[in-house]
Amino acid sequence: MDGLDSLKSKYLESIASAADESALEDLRLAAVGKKGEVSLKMRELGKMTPEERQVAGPALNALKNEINSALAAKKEALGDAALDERLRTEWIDVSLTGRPRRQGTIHPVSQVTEEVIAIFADLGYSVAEGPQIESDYYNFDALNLAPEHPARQEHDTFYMHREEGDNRPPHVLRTHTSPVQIRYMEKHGVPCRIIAPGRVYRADYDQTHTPMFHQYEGLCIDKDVSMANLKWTLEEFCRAFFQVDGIELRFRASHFPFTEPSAEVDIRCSWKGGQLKLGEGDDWMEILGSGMVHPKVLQAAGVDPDQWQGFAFGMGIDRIAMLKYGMPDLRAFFDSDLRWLRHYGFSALDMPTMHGGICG
Ligand code: 2U9
Repeated sequence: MDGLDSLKSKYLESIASAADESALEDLRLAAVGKKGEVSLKMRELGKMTPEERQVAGPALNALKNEINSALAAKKEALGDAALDERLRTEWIDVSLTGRPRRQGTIHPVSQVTEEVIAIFADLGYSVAEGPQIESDYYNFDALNLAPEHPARQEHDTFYMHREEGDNRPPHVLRTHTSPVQIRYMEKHGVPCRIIAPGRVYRADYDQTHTPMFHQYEGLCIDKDVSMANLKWTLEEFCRAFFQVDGIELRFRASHFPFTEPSAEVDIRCSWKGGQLKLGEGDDWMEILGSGMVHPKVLQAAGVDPDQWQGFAFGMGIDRIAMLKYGMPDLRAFFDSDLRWLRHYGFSALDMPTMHGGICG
């Protein structure tokens, strides 16, 4: 058969100089693929005389085998070269010491929550937690909020969606952590000293309000607990939290459905040069609400109000974080902006304590 020698030298040379696996595949198709030159020549065998076929057949098979072997050898060589190149470029020095990775920070809300918990732990309080989706009974009724109370309105409270005909009691995103304390008293009884920190939800959004914010409430129930104990507890907390010895609090009569009597609490401060200073000056700034737990609330929690009494208070965690650490806009707390988090975030090693607020 004519031309087999030139076909052989053409393909063996091209295979030897193929630059990569895709050039090699093109050559395979052109030579021994279905429509390749060697394959087309094999089809001609049918038209030959038996004598011609006896010579051409083995010659074509030998050529095909030689080309396939050359292809396989070159493929292996190219693979080895690619591996050598990767080993040359993609190496690591395993003897190097570890490089510190960029570290995350503790969010101010988490930091302040831990500080609050540490301060109250030293005063004998434990932490209570509960669901963020609450029945309207635990969120409102048990806390003596009348059915017509404005806080129950849809524009203040997020109600969970209910299908038509669903007669189950309405559920809400809790608007305060007070239900946690009702549940606690139901389960563990009294006396008790607890704080309930956590997320709460109200339909409000501006520079000082976000639809989700954090608060903590405190509850102290015993046989002989008075407003005087409340005042001492809050002063002690403020002194430890703000790390100012001369803290002064002012109690203003107020009204909450869940406490009677009720008081809003202001802290003495000054605004010299636009900078807030606590414990000095002639200004007062409201920081929390408080009061003696309403007898109806105790009753709802299964506690006999003729035998037990106590105080409760509530504070915005985000708000006291803003005051302590000078953060101007509440909305930035929840933007997940890494620059803000790196600026205001805390090291994981800052340990909150009663005496130092935070050490280190
Ligand atoms: C029970 C009984 C009474 C908790 C209280 C306040 C007053 C209060 C606000 C402060 C800022 C909420 O985060 S805030 O908007 N809270 O003014 N909270 S007394 O009273 C309770 C709690 C639980 C069983």
